[in-house]
Amino acid sequence: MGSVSKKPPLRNRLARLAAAAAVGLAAAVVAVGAGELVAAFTGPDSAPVIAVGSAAIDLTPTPLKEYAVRTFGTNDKPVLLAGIQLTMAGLAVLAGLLAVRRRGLGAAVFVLFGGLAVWAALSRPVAGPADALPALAAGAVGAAALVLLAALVGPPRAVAVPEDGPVSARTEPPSGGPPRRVLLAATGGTVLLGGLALAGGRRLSDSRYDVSAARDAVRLPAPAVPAPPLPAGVGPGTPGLPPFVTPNRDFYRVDTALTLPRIDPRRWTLRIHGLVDRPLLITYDELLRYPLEELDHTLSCVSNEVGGPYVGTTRWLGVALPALLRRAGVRAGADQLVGRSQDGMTIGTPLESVLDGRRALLAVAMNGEVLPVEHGFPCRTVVPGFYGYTSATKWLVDLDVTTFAAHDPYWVKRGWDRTGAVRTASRIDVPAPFARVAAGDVTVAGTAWATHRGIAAVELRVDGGPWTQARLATDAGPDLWRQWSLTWSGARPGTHRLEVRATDGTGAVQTEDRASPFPAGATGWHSTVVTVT
Ligand SMILES: Nc1nc2c(c(=O)[nH]1)N[C@H]1C(S)=C(S)[C@@H](COP(=O)(O)O)O[C@H]1N2
Ligand SMILES: [Mo]
Repeated sequence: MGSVSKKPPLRNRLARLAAAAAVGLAAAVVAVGAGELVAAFTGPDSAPVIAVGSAAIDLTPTPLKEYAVRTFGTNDKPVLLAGIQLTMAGLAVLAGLLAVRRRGLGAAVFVLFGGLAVWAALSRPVAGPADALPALAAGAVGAAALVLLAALVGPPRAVAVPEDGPVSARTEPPSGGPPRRVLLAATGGTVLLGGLALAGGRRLSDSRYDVSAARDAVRLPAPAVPAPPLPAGVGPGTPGLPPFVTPNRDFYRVDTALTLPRIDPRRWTLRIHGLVDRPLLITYDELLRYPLEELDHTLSCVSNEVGGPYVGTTRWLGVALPALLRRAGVRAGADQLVGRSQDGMTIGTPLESVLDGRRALLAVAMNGEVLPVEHGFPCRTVVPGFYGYTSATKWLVDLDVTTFAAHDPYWVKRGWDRTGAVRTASRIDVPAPFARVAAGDVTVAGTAWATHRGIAAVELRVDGGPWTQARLATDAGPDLWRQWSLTWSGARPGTHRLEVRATDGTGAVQTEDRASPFPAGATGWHSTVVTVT
């Protein structure tokens, strides 16, 4: 009699599954490598993983984004990228498993993901047609590599087992299909090639888009309007209290940029246009020839939770924005100033506020240093009194004098308050939350800000008792935060709750009502729990 066809033994099937998964992953590596290599010429934002990530950032519903910022803080971007890479790895394994059965089906996964990446790259606000190329290359190279490698895995092996034959007949794999070492070599070679393309593409991109030399070459003119020296005693100097002026390297960073815009100042221009009589186009050299002014100012983020860290104080240097707008001739009817960044972010500020006499700047430096790339080099806006999302466009390239009716900027489209005035906030920095302190006299200190209104008073209470006035450090002006301290005398052993509230320069006491950052900034009193021993 003949023989019955049996499924291959488990080891063989597992080996096939593993080979299929490895083939899928290898194809993904070479696809990503191809994408990076092409992106070295079309720009880092067009690299498929970055493009998909950027699109994901823009599409993420606000509550989810808030959750991500709360949970991962400034690590939200690495977490997002890791998530995308994991998803891609999963899809690659799936593609490999499909491809060993039906090549076309496996290749389709790459074509689909490539198509998604093309769409993502083209959906970027400043994308041109060339931005589709890295994803096209990635999809095509990935699909081709998958088809070629999957062929080496060969068809499923049906092992012929003679009906009453000896068991040993099963252990001999049937011939047909290339030997295993060919598959191994091809898969390993593909991964190596992909890795080389990836590393080479990144290096090429880094050198092509490096602006550090151009940035180092910038010579800042001396300010025509220097800031007065900070008064003595702006910080009580309590150990554990942040410095009054935040060093640049410690300044918080919040933006949607997965790759930092790297702008060569020699090619940078700022366009001021819209409802103006005389549109302006300003080069970087021209900008530096305007009288430069220094401004000490506290910038904060609307996403900062009560007691949170997204706030910092710096000495900005820049060109007076109101004077420049007047030079352009603002027309009647305009009520919004929209800044647009090189990466397509739009940020809208009430025009009336920009022109009401406050010290708004086109900033080129912070703390005596040319703007760091992550803080907006070569130029950003600063408008005291507003959260960053309505006032502080980094990598600024365009200022549109327009109306609120005509234009919803990026965050307003996503439901955030269109004004974005900074709410009164106060924070207990010392003792740190859950600190253990010795009984007796305990120093409590912190920071409070109500940018452009200033801080008139800070009060503290322990375990819901009466409010006590804190000692305010010297006032450096309404655009700056104010530090405070007080001695909590007779602290008894046990667990205690400290609460703080501030009064702004208009006399309004900070509200106790808890609000989340969305849509107009967090409110509520900061409290910490300390253990007295
Ligand atoms: N181009 C651009 N500018 C931007 C943003 C951004 O995402 N892109 N984020 C804004 C927000 S929400 C804040 S709080 C400030 C933060 O500035 P910093 O990162 O220099 O602290 O930048 C603002 N300017
Ligand atoms: Mo922000």
